[in-house]
Amino acid sequence: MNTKKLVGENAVDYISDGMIVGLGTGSTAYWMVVKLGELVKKGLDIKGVATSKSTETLAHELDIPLVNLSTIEKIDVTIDGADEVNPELQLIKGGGGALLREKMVASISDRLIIVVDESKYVSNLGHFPLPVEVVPFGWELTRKQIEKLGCIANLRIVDQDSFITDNGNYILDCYFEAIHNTTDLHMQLNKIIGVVENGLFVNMANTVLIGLNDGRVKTL
Ligand code: ABF
Repeated sequence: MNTKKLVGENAVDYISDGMIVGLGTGSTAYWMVVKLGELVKKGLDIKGVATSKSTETLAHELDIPLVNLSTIEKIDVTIDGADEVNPELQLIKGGGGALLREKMVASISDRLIIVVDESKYVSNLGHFPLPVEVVPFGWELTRKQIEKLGCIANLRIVDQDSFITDNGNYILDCYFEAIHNTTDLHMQLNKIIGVVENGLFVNMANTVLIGLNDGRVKTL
């Protein structure tokens, strides 16, 4: 059972004619975008806002019309993936490296719908390392400041090189033993000079759809 496909495709039921839709990033949101492309071909009239360069490319391939974030004031619904979700609908995102654009898009969305498979639903956040986007200038200093909050922060490396975000920044993957006070940690991280944004999404998700291994979709 491809639970990512199941839940991603299911989420398009929340999209209707005339909407501006935030298009998430990652292998679960991918299935939502592909399904949306089919509906657009059949005449559904929507405009998308991409959360990453990769999603932008995919939307172009599928002929989904896009608008630039700077030209709109609000988005009707955004559908995106996550790395972890807890029962309070707090999230860790950024495993795919697109957390800043994802958070900007989510921040002006009337409704944020998260699509995950059941492995992502956890009682406490923090088993998955928290991604923090930092500017490359002086990043080692920024890392020291972040580690004072009680974690080990590893520079993300891909193919033996520093991973570079769509915004030209680095990602530090931060290993906390567990994250208990998400609101405090979110604020403390973003106060550190050199931090651009962190992957905690607190009080942002309205709905979480979980693709279950038995073929059902659970709605939180
Ligand atoms: C994006 O893609 C991210 O915020 C998250 O890191 C990742 C989810 O991974 P996937 O859907 O590929 O498992 O939504």
